[in-house]
Amino acid sequence: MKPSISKDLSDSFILTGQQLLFFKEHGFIKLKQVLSEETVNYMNEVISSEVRRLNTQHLPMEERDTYGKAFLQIMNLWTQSPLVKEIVFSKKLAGLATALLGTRGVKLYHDQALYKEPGGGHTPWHADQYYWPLDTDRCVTVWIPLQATPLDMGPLEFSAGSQNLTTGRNKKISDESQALLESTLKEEGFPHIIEPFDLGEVSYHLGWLFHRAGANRTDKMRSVMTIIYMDKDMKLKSPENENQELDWKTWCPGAKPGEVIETELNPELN
Ligand SMILES: O=C(O)CCC(=O)C(=O)O
Repeated sequence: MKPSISKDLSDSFILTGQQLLFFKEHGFIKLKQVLSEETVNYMNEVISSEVRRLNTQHLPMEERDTYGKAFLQIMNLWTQSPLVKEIVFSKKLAGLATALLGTRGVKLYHDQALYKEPGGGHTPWHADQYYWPLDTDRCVTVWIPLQATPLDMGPLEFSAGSQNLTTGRNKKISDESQALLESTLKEEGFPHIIEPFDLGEVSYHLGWLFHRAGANRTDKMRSVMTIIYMDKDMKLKSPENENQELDWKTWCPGAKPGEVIETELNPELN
């Protein structure tokens, strides 16, 4: 990694009081110019090459279900590639997560690349924490597009302020979650934020914040890297559904319910 990229990934990015308040109130924030063009292009090169190497989804689009059409999903790339590890361990990105969560520090829950192919379908409304056996709401995802992402490529969309809504929290990503939340979020009056992302812009959203993405109507891949952080003092909770059971085994193997999560897969990042 070139020193300029390493510096860009480790420099502090200071948030204003207004930005911290925005996140607290709305459960998400979009931040421009977090990463330089050079850094994003490098990340795209390194991560896309791992996605090509590790992808196992080869079904034609028409034979996939809604989840399968939404994206290629490759998880915990940091364990597969030392180059990706340097990126995922970015102190700038982890520092932002810590500041937004208001915690003493963060640990990694897991990373994932989410590549929406040309012609790929929408990502249904959902809240990530349905999948996570985590004891509190102090967990957050940074969504990092690896190119400028216009509206017709399927940028991430947010239901601002929906992190406290309990309806729909028990739904996995599906046609059912999309139908229920499309109407509930409208009825509840949460603003639906749909905006493009500039190159270098990233977003952070809380685990319980409802979000979705549109289809990729372009002929280019919508390449995105995500990193999921949790409070460094996060405890494992007893799983409440089979997906949380699976997440426990996969992302925090050996952690015990009621105890702080401390496994080799969950390093402290700052
Ligand atoms: O990238 C997408 O289409 C969805 C991303 C998402 O749901 C997430 O990062 O939590």
